Amino acid sequence: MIRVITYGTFDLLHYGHINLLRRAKALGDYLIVALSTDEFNLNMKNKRSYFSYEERKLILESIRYVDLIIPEENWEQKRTDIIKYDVDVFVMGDDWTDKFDFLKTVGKGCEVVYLPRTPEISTTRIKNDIKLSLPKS
Ligand code: C2G
Repeated sequence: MIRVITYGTFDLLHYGHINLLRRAKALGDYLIVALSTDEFNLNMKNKRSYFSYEERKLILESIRYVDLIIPEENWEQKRTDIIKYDVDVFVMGDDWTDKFDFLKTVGKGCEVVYLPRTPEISTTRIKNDIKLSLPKS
């Protein structure tokens, strides 16, 4: 069984996230999502998500591509996660290209895949458009 992992905040879940999750799952049989905790977002990513960790987890659990959700609490846990969950493929959007190549040599060896981001959509854009009460163009 090919086990895939990806990391993120996944706030205000949108079709860009879904495209990522769908393609990540297609790379294997089992997809683990390491979901950024509220503390990690606030203290390390300088992000304040609209939905709490529990709310974002509840939403992600309803996505057919997701098999397991674990908390992402720090930048350093990726190595231990890959070993602990026997991960074969590590996936991120290509805004992270090159940042995690060091994971290729972790454990039994892990494939690192950067997938093209879905253009135009982001949680930040959604927040801004709503603030300006702009219709989705
Ligand atoms: N994404 C995408 N297309 C978009 C928006 C997001 O493919 N239009 C991808 C991102 O590249 C990322 C995933 O969806 O792989 C989750 O996005 P975020 O929640 O913004 O995650 P991020 O803040 O990048 O956190 O340790 C890694 C970090 O936790 C990643």
